[in-house]
Amino acid sequence: MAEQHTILLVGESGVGKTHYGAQFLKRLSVETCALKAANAPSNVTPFATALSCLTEGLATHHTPADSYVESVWPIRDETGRVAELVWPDYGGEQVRNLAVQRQIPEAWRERVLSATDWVLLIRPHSIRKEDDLFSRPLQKLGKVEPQPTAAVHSISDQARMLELLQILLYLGQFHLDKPLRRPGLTILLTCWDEVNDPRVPADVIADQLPMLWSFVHSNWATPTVMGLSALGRALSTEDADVEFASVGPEDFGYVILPDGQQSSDITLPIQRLMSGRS
Ligand SMILES: Nc1nc2c(ncn2[C@@H]2O[C@H](COP(=O)(O)OP(=O)(O)O)[C@@H](O)[C@H]2O)c(=O)[nH]1
Ligand SMILES: [Mg+2]
Repeated sequence: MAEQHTILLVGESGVGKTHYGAQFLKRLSVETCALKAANAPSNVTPFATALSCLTEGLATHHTPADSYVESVWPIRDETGRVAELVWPDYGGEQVRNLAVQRQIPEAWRERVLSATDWVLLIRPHSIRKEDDLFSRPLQKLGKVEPQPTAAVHSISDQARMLELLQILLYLGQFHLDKPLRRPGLTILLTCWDEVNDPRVPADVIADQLPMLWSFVHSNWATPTVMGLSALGRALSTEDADVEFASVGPEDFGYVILPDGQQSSDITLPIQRLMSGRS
């Protein structure tokens, strides 16, 4: 029997974890996705709150946890495989601080060690880039070769994310002498509706975060990159989106699969991971 997957969803504050979780819960409850809830999830309050806002066409306010809390969802796929989805909430800006201060909560260490898969959420639109379209030669558009890096004066967003991965790898004492299979790595490029790029997600990350991508690519055997738009559009916390509310949150949101195909089933990144398909 295949090993049960324990999937850890990691991402800095503001990348869209809570809204993704809320939409994921909604899909599970209306059963319009490839996965099913296997048991009652724990600690769903922040996601349920976000979902009740979405039902009214509103985004939810950011409510950072004071301490480490995690929400664990047992799920099952169509073939009967079960997995646990772990949504850690680190308290405020902990993930960001982690790479700077290098302090790791004990509960998190255990999670890192026991996870079979990591899902790293990155929001490309909110990343400060050292180099952009205006400073980059046009003929490079569409090519995926790593950019020569400009001089960096403080730790860049890209370097901080790379550092985060390195800390997690160190914590789990994973050896990098050969490409990693466990933990598997899936990168979700979130708020894809903001990205405005016709390329496949792996090409977008290679182009926008070349240093991070080359680290990932050289250390993981089969890293997967997908695009995710949990909401399908931007929502405000004050002005309700009437269309979103009347059609219903379950009809919004999509993923972009590695080959560029779009699907409205936002649980697919997890389903594919469970089936061992990268
Ligand atoms: N445009 C767009 N915005 C999103 C999407 N998902 C979340 N957001 C916004 O991103 C911000 C951060 O989301 P949140 O789920 O609180 O992030 P978390 O801190 O990682 O839990 C909020 O302002 C959301 O409205 C999306 O799919 N598209
Ligand atoms: Mg959150």
